[in-house]
Amino acid sequence: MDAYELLTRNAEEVVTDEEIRDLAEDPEGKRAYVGYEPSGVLHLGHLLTANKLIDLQEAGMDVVILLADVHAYLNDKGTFDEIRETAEQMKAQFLAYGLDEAQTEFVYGSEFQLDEEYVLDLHTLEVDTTMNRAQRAMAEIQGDETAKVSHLVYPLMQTLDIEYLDLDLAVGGLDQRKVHMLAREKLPEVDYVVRPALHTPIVADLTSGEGKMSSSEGVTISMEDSTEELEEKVNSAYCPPTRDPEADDEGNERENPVLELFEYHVFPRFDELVVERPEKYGGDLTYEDYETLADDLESGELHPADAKGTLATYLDELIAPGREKLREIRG
Ligand code: IYR
Repeated sequence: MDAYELLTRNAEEVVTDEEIRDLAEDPEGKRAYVGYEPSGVLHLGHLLTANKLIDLQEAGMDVVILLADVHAYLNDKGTFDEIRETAEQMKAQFLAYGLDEAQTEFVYGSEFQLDEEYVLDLHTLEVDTTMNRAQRAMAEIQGDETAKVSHLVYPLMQTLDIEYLDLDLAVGGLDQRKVHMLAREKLPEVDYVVRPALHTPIVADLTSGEGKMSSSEGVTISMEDSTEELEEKVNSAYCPPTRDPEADDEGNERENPVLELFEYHVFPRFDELVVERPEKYGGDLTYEDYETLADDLESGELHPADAKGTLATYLDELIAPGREKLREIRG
């Protein structure tokens, strides 16, 4: 796979394609980042962006993981001490998941976001940005209508992080796109250059196929799940035998989350997948790419129950090292 393909595979959006193409010309040693509000346990949402970071490392890029402790504090996620403790656990799980240690730098937001120069730049952006503009940028990260002042400062800081971490590329889920658009607009106003951004898709809720999978609502899979819990969750997932299911009775659009997990979580990490089946049901099936598996589900060659069983096995393999690490840390 060439560098451009590695950078963009499974990305829902690149901003802009031209800038990403330039970066793909010479990715060696260039710096990409994702920021995470620390939480103790990694779940599939974190792992989707981590997969992209692994792609970028394969293309030769260095990766910065911002442990966004100040952002988590602004978003009311606990005391500073609590947030830092969960950040340390997060770090260990990322490495266990397969990020390359030599190409990964972990940085706490508080290491640079409280410096005088950063804070003065932040105040400049506060002067230059309307409340409405900042609030719009935050809408998908913090949906609450009664936003606090902290929620307006948050996207402006995320904007400055791109400059202060000396990055060549910002990565995030599609829910970060409005902040990255704000950054593209605001960084030149304080005489900093614009960097490209790349957004990963948001996977649909596991049980309904509607909306987005998240840890706050509905079911997600995390490093805390035992093999049995994981199997149970996957077995109860919505999986019609098609990649384009119909909307539900109320007209809410649906996706096939089982296929999405194959596409965004499993295929990027395994060269070949084996669906184990008894001889009387046709014997084992082997897949090297997502499209063939999705076609087989649609044609009836692959039964949803077999697809789910296989999905659970591979997801379990992916989270096993992180689960082990978490047990070690917690003792
Ligand atoms: N807004 C992210 C956390 C975050 C991301 C980046 I990239 C930053 O520079 C700072 C914070 C979230 O929703 O988790």
